[in-house]
Amino acid sequence: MTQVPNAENHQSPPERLPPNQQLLPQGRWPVVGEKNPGIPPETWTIEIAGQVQHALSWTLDQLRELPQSKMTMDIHCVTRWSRFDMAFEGIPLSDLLELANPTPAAEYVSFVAYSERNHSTSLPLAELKRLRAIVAFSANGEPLSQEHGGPVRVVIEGKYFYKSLKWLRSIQLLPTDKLGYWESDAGYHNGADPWKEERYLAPNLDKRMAAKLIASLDFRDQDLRSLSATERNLAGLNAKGACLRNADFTRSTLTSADFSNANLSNAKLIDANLVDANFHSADIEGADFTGADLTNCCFVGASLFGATFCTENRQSILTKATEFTEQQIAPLTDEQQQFLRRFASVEA
Ligand SMILES: Nc1nc2c(c(=O)[nH]1)N[C@H]1C(S)=C(S)[C@@H](COP(=O)(O)O)O[C@H]1N2
Ligand SMILES: [Mo]
Repeated sequence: MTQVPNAENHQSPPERLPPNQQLLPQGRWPVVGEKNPGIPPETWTIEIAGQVQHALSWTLDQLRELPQSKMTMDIHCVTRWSRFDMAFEGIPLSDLLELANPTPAAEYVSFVAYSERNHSTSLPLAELKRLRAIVAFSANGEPLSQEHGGPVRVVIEGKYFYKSLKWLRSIQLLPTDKLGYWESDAGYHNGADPWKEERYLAPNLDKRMAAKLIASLDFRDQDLRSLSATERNLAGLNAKGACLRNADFTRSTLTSADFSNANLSNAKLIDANLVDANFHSADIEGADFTGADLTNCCFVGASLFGATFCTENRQSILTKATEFTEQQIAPLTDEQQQFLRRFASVEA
């Protein structure tokens, strides 16, 4: 979330919040990824299949009749927000696995969603046996809303939330792994351990290639995930459309750099000189601008969730010259919106 100078709401025992995560204000739960399933739930069946002794399939009503229990879990999204003590109610995944009885060949579990893009995610069966996991119908006493995966989703404790599939269609036991949507197409780390910060994969960019690219000041449309470019002079950089997720530009000079349409989610721009830089329509979710100079920067159309715009001491680094739009800040929390209204300009 956009950090505000007032730290009160964000205090938590450090051992409970994984590194570089921020606690959401009370009651907040952002929607991430797909917003609705491809197929209306009225016609759904939910199955467990593949390497199992008993392949099983349920209508929603039948599934609801299995014994349910409650699991209270902390959730941690890769875009850096966390929420403690979510009380999910549903069927323990271990019960479904027991009913289906995996064969010795079963090594991985792929969860497949009712989803237009055939969304899926996977985990090793051995890991699932040691993590608490639930096929949930409700959260905090309320049925899950559609955008949060209702009527039924998976929630897995101890992994970034992208391992928790919304709109469950099929649980498939497989002899080999089948990488999920975020883990293959989008370069998310297949491990997804928030305590080890297994967020994104680094591409195979060798040191010489990286040095050459940095010297060229031309990053247009390139996949440079996790690039390390700290303490560099990159004035005038052209990074239009580049994928710079998790890249590190700490203390670099990026005056007049063009990051329009670039993906800078979770990038570090700590103490960077960004005078006259352009972030038009960039994805800066979770980007860290702590202490950066944002004089004359453009953020029009950028997606902002989780971006940090303050100093080490939580003083704002924004000025009234930085413009945001109402539409752009609408997804943020009230507190974050207040912060931007106070320290920057928000136009209709
Ligand atoms: N079917 C489906 N499941 C999904 C996703 C998605 O896009 N489609 N996004 C994942 C990601 S990245 C996160 S953080 C959580 C978000 O759940 P929420 O929208 O309820 O917060 O769902 C996960 N499960
Ligand atoms: Mo996520």
